[in-house]
Amino acid sequence: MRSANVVRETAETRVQVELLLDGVGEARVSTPCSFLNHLLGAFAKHGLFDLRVEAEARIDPDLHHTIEDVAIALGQAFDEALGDRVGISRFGYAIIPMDDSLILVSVDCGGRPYVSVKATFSKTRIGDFDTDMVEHFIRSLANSSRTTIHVLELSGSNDHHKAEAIFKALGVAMKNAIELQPRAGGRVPSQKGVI
Ligand SMILES: [Mn+2]
Repeated sequence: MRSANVVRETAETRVQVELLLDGVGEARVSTPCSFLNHLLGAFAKHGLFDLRVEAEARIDPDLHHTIEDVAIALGQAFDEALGDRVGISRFGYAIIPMDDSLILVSVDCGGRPYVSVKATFSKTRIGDFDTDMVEHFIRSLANSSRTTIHVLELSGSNDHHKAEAIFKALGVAMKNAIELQPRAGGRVPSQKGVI
């Protein structure tokens, strides 16, 4: 079973993440940020991950640290669940529409964190979520999961649709990248022989 259970506790927040990579897309996400709950539900649904997130804000008036710490814990859970990464596809991408919005996400689960987010938002907030936290979430996730993540907005006008399409595309891209390739015969997908 490729799974992990991560608890991250600081003075600011307490976060618990349970992740099953080869799941069916069932999410139980409970954080104080309702739009983050919405985004992570979409991520898990379309990534076919079984995901449970419990987050509590202790000292975090704008939920910045809560969103960041959820991303860090989720990334740690991916890193732990992937283990030595033997037999995975390693690369995955998706181009996902949501009405007006069209978003490309391409990932490399090759052990090296890198982030490029080229997407713009017209508003500073979507509900209880600051739009600059989209990039911050992805950066934190990439660092702690040791993943390269490129996000490119191909078109779009509605901020809610853009953010949701980014998380759906991220889910699908991650699903494809972590898929096991039987033909790889238990090999690590790197010429170095190690990730
Ligand atoms: Mn929505």
